[in-house]
This record gives sequence, C-alpha cells and structure tokens, in this order.
Amino acid sequence: MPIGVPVDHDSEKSPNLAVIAVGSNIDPEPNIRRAIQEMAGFLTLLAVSDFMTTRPVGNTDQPDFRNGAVLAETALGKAELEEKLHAVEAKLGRIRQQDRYGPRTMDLDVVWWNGRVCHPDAETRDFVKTAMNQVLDRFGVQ
Ligand code: PH2
Ligand code: MG
Ligand code: MG
Repeated sequence: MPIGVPVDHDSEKSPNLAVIAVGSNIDPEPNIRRAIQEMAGFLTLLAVSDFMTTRPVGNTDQPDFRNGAVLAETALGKAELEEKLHAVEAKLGRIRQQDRYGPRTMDLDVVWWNGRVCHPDAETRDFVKTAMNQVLDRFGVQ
C-alpha cells in the first residue's frame, strides 16, 4: 500500500450486506432459533424481521410455513455465503426431495445483495418482500 493512501477500515472489515430469507414448516420455531444462532457464528446480524405464518406456496398439501428474514454484514462473497447457508440447512436436518416446493426444516435464501434484489422470491412472494423491507427499514438502508 503506497504511503498516503487512506485506508477505508469500514469497507475492509465487512464489505458485503445481505438479506437472507428464512423459511421453515417442520418444527419452525426451534429450527428458526437454531438457524439464527448458527448464522450468527459466521455473520454479523444487523436486523431480524418479525416472523409470520404463511400458507404454503406451490404444493398446498403441507403445513403452513413461518417466514422472515435477517440483514447481515459479511466479508464472505455471495457464493461462499450460500455454501455456508446450505451447510446450516443440512445441519438442521434438511432433506432435499424431488419436490422443490415440499416441506423443509430450513430454507435460507440470499434475496438481496449489496443494494440489489437477487432472488425471484423477493419479487413474487409478498411475505419475502415484506420481511426484506422490514430488516432494511429497521437498519436504515433504503
Ligand atoms: N418455500 C417454498 C415453497 N413454498 N411457501 C411458503 N409459505 N413459504 C416458503 O418459504 C415456501 C413456500 C420453497 O422455496
Ligand atoms: Mg426458497
Ligand atoms: Mg433455498
């Protein structure tokens, strides 16, 4: 680093902001608590939304979901973050089935990344949009 170039410590620390949508319809309350605890192990959580009970989208022959979102700061890149989120889903007993819309212990989707919506659910599912806007509002982004 050349002498005289100012260092932006803030952006060096944790350059990325992400909104992660959280959904579960198998033992949702304990699974959501555990997922948030696990994520706090590798992310800085800035805001957590309210969680709401939602009717299943897609395959309607399954229990209602609990859905919400968190806003987090991270030095991880998006792909690395998604790998870690998959590991949390696996740890919480998620079994990937043929039915992409079937019941799940935990679904963690990055829906907003550094100021941009990056997942179709944030546009098509009102409960994702609402939770995303809530954490962004709560932290004063937008
Ligand atoms: N996730 C799905 C399929 N259907 N329905 C609700 N209410 N909430 C979800 O998170 C959800 C769903 C697969 O992504
Ligand atoms: Mg999903
Ligand atoms: Mg997913």
